[in-house]
Amino acid sequence: MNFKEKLQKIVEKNNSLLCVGLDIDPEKIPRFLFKTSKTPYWDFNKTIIDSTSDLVCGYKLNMAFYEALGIQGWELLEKTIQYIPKDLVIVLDGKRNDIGNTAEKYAQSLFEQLKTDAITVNPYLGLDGVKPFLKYKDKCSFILCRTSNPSAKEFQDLETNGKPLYEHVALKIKEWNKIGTCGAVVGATYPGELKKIREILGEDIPILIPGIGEQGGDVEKTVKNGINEKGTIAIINVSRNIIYAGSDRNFANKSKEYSKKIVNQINKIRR
Ligand code: OMP
Repeated sequence: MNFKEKLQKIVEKNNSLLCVGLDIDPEKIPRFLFKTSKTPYWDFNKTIIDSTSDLVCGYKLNMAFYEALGIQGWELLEKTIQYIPKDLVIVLDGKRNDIGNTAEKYAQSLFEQLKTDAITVNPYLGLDGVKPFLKYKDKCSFILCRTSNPSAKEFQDLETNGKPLYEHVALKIKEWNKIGTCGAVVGATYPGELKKIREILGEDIPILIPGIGEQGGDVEKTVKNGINEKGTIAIINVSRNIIYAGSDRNFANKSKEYSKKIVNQINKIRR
């Protein structure tokens, strides 16, 4: 089963485009876990997964949060990936890229060692820095197209040949999608750009959309502009607002309730 088939299947089964971002942060996880557990980070991830896995299409793990914990972070990353139910999609967000032979090693690390379904990739080096990721035929590489941050416009909106750079990137993503392994990353904080990019990409290329919640992205506009005709192949990521919804012993319930709320908001517009 390739990535898109896996995504469609779980979107149908859980009736959800929501992806929860497991961006584990020692400053933000409930304090009591440090007193009651020898493995607070693992307990946190496991509890969040147990309470949300029937409400989501997948999980995104931003590697920065794990790498910042040193060797225990890498072990936590592996253990969390192994624990996530197999029918859900996993996105490893490392925004990797480099010259070809180095990118080859990144691809091996992410797809073969860590066995993720999907990754995020930076297109700044052009095709030879992206190609090593795209050859994994059952996987998906979400290529940064128009990011959610305030400074995104500094480079991504620069006009060249009559179009902003992000439109050129969207056109390249379409061209590079030869064996169906490309996706795009577009921030929910820029709904106009999201609409334009969905038009360029067409019906078949998945878009990973972060920026709802803490960054202020609008759910309604995100869904309207980001989904395809069938109301699928968009993955809407929320990290902080879901996983840190609560800070007491009841934190998992708060995450569950918040996830349900977002899924309902998304589904009202999808229908
Ligand atoms: P919250 O703002 O806490 O929901 O987290 C957003 C997550 O999406 C973080 O892991 C970011 O690194 C990631 N992200 C963005 O916020 N903006 C982007 O343009 C791209 C990403 C990403 O590639 O996932």
